[in-house]
Amino acid sequence: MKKNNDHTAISKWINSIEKGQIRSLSQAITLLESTRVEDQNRARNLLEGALERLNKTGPTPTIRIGISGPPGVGKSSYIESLGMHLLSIGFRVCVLAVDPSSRVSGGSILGDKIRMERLSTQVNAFIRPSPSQQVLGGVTHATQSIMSLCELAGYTVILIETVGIGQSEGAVADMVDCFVLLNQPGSGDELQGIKRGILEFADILLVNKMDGATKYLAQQTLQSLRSTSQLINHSLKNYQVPIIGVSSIEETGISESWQAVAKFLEQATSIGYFEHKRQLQQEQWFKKLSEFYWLQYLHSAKHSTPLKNMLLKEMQSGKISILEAAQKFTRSLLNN
Ligand SMILES: Nc1nc2c(ncn2[C@@H]2O[C@H](COP(=O)(O)OP(=O)(O)OP(=O)(O)O)[C@@H](O)[C@H]2O)c(=O)[nH]1
Ligand SMILES: [Mg+2]
Repeated sequence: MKKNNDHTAISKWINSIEKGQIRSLSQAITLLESTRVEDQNRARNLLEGALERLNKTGPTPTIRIGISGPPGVGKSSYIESLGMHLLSIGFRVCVLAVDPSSRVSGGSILGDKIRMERLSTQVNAFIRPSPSQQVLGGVTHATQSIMSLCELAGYTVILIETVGIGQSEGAVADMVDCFVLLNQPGSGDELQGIKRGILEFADILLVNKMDGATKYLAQQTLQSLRSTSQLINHSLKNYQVPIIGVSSIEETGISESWQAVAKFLEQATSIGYFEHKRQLQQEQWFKKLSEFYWLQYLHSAKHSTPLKNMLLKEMQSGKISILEAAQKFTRSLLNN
């Protein structure tokens, strides 16, 4: 009986998400972000119901864009300007934040900084700050699930803000259709630094703060990036990564940057690269979920406590190494 009640409640919940009710969507996201074991079944039922509904409505038209760059480069400001532009041309915009640094700093990208004041008051925009709980690697296992809920709620563009500080970009790049990298006005030397790691993920390169006191430096940076653009080896054949100057504050270059995104998506779709990326997104999602379930199993496997205690004792008395202990423990769980 209780199960049936739950089923009906979840079905109603999904209905109101589909109708675009923000409160229902927010509550659903909170449930998906929950790391409490007792929430997992409901979260799963909700997500499965939502995915079923999405499948019925056919391939989703929602575009997923990752926006990355170093702290303070203007990601939130750019998202606000781009978001307003997208609303003006008829999109419904959802903003999500993935904060790889919050595990260390306990902070949140949107928490106490720019709150996207204009965008957040628009009826066709939904902004969800970074959750406080994060999983290893910084990208939450829930982000993919949340994107699906936002699709169900009728958002046609999802913008994901993430700080570009290293390893997390690859994971975020695999979750989106287009990855936009913002650069600071700065010296050529700094650019060399950026190039090594993260440039390879970028589908679009922007230089922000092309205004006021930083305009000249930004222009130099733009030129310097353009002069090295042949070094960028994009995995989409014959695709030249566009390098565009923008001012998120003065709102210049914003619509040009969106045209670049649209053009990239068009080109990517025409040769099947878009589909390929969507498959990568599914793989990434599968991997993140498996890791999540595995960690949950690891922490909740009560039957393994005696073995764990024994191994800890052996380790502490120097009988076995810490590596051996951890390996033995993991293997024993796998065999159960
Ligand atoms: N002059 C100028 N300042 C800008 C521009 N965009 C952002 N800023 C300023 O740069 C600072 C950081 O902007 P944010 O949008 O918070 O940058 P962010 O990359 O989201 O920062 P984190 O989320 O902390 O990594 C703020 O003081 C903004 O006002 C721009 O186009 N021109
Ligand atoms: Mg920000």
